[in-house]
Parts: sequence; structure tokens; C-alpha cells
Amino acid sequence: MTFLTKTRIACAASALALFTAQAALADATVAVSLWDKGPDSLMMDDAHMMKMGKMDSADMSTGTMGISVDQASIAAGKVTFNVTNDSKDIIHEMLVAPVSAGQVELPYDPTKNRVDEEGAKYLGEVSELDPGQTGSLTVDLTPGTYVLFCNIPGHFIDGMWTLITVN
Ligand SMILES: [Cu+2]
Repeated sequence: MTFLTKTRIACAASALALFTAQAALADATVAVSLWDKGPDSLMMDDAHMMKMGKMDSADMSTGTMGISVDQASIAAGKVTFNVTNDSKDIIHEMLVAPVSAGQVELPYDPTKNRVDEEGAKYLGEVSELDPGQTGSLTVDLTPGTYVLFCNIPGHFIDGMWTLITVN
């Protein structure tokens, strides 16, 4: 076997390995959109402030900002979140934290008006994306429920969170 042939075989093998790795990754990719309804979207009124860390689905459906995913149910293992800030005006971010069965509230820091990240045992984040910017995060997820949320002050209580299920 010539050196050149050996090199070609090695290249083909590594190309195949790369292809396999990408195919495996593609199975667990979630497209995440961070959105809002314009520069005046933030609603820091008393009714919202009172809710603190409560995961009230009414806020999620009526909020002026939110998080949308292309699939809310995914297979356990390595999961890559490809996050786009679709806002034209506001910085957003995305954190991932586990939610236990029956849990309807995240620990909240009212002085900072945001979720207590350490208390929520967050697993990772794509922090502070400018409008139009993208970022990605890969985490190893075991079966269960997880919350994706934005922790820019006031955004969580304005409905900027969503739940996903890992099977
Ligand atoms: Cu936000």
C-alpha cells in the first residue's frame, strides 16, 4: 500500500466519523427563538411583580415576550439548543434548569427581579444576545422536565419561559 493510499483511507475514515457525529447531534437539536413585541414590551407592573418565580402558563400565552421552541419533547442525551434572539430592540438570553415533578415555581430574587440562577440549579446558558444575534449551548440531559427561561430582569415574569420534556 502506498503512503498516498493509506492517507486517503485515513481521510475517508475520519470523514465518516465526523459525518456520524453530526448525524447523532442532529437528532437532539432544538431551535429556540427569543422574541418580544417591540421596545415597550417589558411589563413591570404590580400584578406581574407579585408573581415572582411562579410558572403561570397564562403569562406564557399572553406575555409580550417569550421563548418558542421547534420541538418541546426530545430524546435524552446530548441536546444542542440553537438560540436566536429574534427581537429587534431588546437583549435576551436563555438558561436551562431542571424542574421536578409538581414544581410550579422557580426560586426568585425580588431585589434583582429575576430568577435566582444558583438556586434554580441551572445547567447552562446562552447569555445576553444582542438583537439578531445567535448562540448555542449543548447540555447532557437525563429524562425529566426542564425550563428554558430568559433571566434579564423582568423578563421571566413577563412570560419569557417555556417547558420541555426529555424522554
Ligand atoms: Cu429576555
